[in-house]
Amino acid sequence: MTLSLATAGESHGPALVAIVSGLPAGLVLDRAAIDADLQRRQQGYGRSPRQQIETDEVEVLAGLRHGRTLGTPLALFVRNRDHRNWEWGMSPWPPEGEPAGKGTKPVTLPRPGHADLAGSQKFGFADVRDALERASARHTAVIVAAGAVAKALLREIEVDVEGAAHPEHGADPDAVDAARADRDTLGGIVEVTARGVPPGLGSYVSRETRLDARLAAAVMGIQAVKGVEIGDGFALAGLRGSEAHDEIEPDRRRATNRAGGIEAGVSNGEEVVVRAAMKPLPTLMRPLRSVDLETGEPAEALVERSDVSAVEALAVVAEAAVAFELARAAREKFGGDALGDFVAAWRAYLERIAWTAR
Ligand code: EPS
Repeated sequence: MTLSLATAGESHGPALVAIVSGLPAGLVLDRAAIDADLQRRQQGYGRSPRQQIETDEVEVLAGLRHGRTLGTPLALFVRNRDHRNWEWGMSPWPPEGEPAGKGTKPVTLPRPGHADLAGSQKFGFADVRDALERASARHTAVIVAAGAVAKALLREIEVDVEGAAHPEHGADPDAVDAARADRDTLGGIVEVTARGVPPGLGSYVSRETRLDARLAAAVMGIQAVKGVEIGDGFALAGLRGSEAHDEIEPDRRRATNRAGGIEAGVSNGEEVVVRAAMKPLPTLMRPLRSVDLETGEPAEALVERSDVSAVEALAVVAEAAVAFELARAAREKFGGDALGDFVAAWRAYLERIAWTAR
């Protein structure tokens, strides 16, 4: 038994969709809790005026009855309210009537750092919008919705996941104001901590089974992330072995947690700690050098509404991505078609290893 996630949706299209398969039946979902995470993702200092247009709310199209999962694929849906301004420009079918609203003119000025150029080359698009729409981090709204569902499942086995911007590298309001004044953008670092993860999730050797490899891929899979570390990560490279490893106490807990809760690809019962580095966002109000794809002449890159910083949003998205991956590893280990079977398998396992969740 495993969990899977498939998504669809363009930034200014009608909606974003996620299908989560592999949930047990009988899990109670709280609409307000999912919407609260969607709202957290929209906050944070430095977001674009787009966030005043959107009020993200989840709709459920399948897999749920009276607030309980049916053990069938769960279809989540988040509307793009901004689509009303792009009805002609982002119409899924050939648009009717005269061009009106946004997105009516082809974009030919790729932004360095966005999907614009590579995406247009890859798919053979003349209008860069055909590439940038799907690549947009708007997509992360449904990752957060799916993550909220994963967190509900994890709570049943007493696992709690929380993401936060790094206190020193999280794009504070003064830095955002200064960057905005300079018509520039900022990146930053976020940290996700998962408490209560039992020992034994994941496995050794292969990148499909190692928990560290899977978490790294899940977090690296989020827009604008350029680096991921587990525990003390890169800093461990500069230490001696005697300083780097976490000594084992008689109760099998660790004296320290430099490994970030994972050894040899397997969780060890300590907090799982994942950090991600976000690059500065690529849409600059003072554009970088580019080329006009229509004329081949040097040109300045596309300038359009964008965020100055989305680091606080990334903290919420990374939390969702880590939660989903941990839930997936837990589904593999504990299985069960009904929620009760899943929880019973978890309890029996904790008993076998004589482990109490802290
Ligand atoms: C994004 C560009 C901006 C961001 C967007 C991500 O979109 P817009 O051009 O519509 O202002 O606001 O993020 C979101 C819409 C969101 O909900 O997070 C990009 O190019 O990646």
